[in-house]
Amino acid sequence: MLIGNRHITRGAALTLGALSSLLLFAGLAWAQVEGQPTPGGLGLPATVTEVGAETQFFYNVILLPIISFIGLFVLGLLIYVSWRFNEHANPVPSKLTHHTGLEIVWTLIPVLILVFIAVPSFRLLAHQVEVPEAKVTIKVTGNQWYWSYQYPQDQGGGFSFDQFMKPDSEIKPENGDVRLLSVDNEAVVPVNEVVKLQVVASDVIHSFTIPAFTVRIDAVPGRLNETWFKAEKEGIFYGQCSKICGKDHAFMPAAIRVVSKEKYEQWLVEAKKKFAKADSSLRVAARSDEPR
Ligand SMILES: [Cu+2]
Repeated sequence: MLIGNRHITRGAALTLGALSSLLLFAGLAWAQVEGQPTPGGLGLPATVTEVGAETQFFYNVILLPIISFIGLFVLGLLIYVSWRFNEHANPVPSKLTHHTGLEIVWTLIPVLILVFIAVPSFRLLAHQVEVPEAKVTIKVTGNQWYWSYQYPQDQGGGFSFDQFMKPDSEIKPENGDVRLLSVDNEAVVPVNEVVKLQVVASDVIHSFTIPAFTVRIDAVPGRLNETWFKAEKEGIFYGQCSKICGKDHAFMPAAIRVVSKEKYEQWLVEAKKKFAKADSSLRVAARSDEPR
């Protein structure tokens, strides 16, 4: 009877284990659209930068298997303990309270796991934080509730513009518009170039996030934060403000279009004309609420 029971428990634990790993690893093979969420998507969103690829590797190949193994191991222990040591199976409990060897093992193994994780983790962090020499610098300002972008003069810019979410009435899916993500003025950057972002806020704390570039940085009034990315693929990439910043927090998407170098130069010329008028008034407005 007991032997039979043990077989059922082991079988059930194995099936459960197999099912959960299947579910976890299904996420890795899931087809994802770059730059925006996918219905039914699992796992991290697709990325188009080197740091993004490293992040995916760190999460999918290092963290996820470790987490899955620990989760399944603890689940297995719990199932075993509740079967083997319940009142029925083990009527006289042991009086054992300390076991030096066991205590050393269950302290040392978690420490070793953390050290093993820390090495690639710090390497990735350093890669994200150290800004390489940049061809393009853009100043991004978070406002309630939209982003504004300034392209500096010495890099062929000298203009700035605001980026507002398109209302539902202006969304045209046939033109590639995405509800809650498409904007009136997309920011444009060249492909395969290092882009440095200087991020600040004019009112409350926001957070500038583009998952496909693995970019997420707080926009804080009075503090200029820096981050960078180098997109290796052309396309439109969306993100959303990631710090609760008030009533329309959910309605201030960020949209960056990555184009070829030629198209970027062309866009700079057009944007300079388009935003020239808006810029002069903006600069006055920006100066008055520039963080001190
Ligand atoms: Cu915000």
